[in-house]
Amino acid sequence: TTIGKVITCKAAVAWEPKGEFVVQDVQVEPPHAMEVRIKVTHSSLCRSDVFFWANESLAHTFPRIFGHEAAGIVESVGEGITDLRPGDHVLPIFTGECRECKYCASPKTNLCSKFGVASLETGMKSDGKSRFSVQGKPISRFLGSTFSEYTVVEYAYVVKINPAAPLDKVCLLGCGVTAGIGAVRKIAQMEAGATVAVFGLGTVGLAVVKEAKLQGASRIIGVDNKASKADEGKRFGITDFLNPDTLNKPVDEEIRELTEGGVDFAFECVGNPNVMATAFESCQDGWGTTIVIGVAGRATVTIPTRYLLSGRCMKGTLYGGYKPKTDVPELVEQYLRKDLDVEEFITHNLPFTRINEAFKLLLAGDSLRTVLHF
Ligand code: CXF
Ligand code: ZN
Repeated sequence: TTIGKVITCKAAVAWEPKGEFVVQDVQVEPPHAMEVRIKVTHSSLCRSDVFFWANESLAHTFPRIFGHEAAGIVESVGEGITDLRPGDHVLPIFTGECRECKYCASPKTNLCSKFGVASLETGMKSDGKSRFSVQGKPISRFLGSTFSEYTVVEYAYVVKINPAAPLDKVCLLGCGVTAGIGAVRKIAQMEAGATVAVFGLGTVGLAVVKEAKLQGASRIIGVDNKASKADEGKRFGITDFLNPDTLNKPVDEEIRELTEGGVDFAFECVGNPNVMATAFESCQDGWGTTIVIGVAGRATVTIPTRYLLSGRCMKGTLYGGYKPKTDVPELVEQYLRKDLDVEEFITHNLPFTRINEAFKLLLAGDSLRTVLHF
């Protein structure tokens, strides 16, 4: 047994921003109190991994182990953990749920004041130290640090799921697909017949498209500047495709014309403040709602206040508004009942050791999700 011992295993270490991932031996400490060590079985790649990996201003956080959309099996648990045990099938989620704080007590949010999104943290909450090292040199963590055969995370980020669920599929529920589905189901709560614009047709945007179609949207306008997204978007349910680069007028103007005044809902799935403002401009006066899902760091959005006075609104959401421990096991059940589907988003499967190829595919926009198999 490995319980209580340091494990030496393979991890993909990024040594510098934009640097190749080196799949190499790392040492993973046993979990401390209230921490869980997980044997990662599958991890997919998300744009947020790319965002933080490519950010030169975060050079001080390197070397770093990225990855956060994953599934695995509990190897061992630290002191004080009573609801998880070795062998449990789990999803490590990038945002936590302590079940005790003011946010966790509220049905209005999935934030958690104790274990929120800690993308800038390089170590554990308790002592600020990473549980990863290479020959004694510490390696920073990033969210769940799932580009590693073993990882350690605090209990609040670990969701136990039905062991009948195929881990190579439900790993996708750990981030992007869930964010898109929840934005439609929980945040927009649209009526059948609604008109929708979706900016950015990556995994999150296409999850929004698919779910909006299921909710009976009458028109779903997909916006992307990659031409190949027209056909891909149609497979997921867009009724119209607009490429802002090839239009002879601003895309928001075109959307307002197509919909006689603007869409009921605009979803921003890019992470660009200008696109967020354009989404807002594309909405109907009176009730048009812009839902921001894209991650843009500390950027600021500028929007005309007169449109707020005319009833438009802009809201944001993290992880589709789902609370990890409360809601995700049920999403897995929905997957098992075929009420929710993730397969369509998996465009590639690769062995973990080929992570650099997976990154290139994502950077080029040539993949939706690549699932890495450990
Ligand atoms: C993001 C949300 C913003 C911080 C980093 C993680 N979520 C997932 O991709
Ligand atoms: Zn993500």
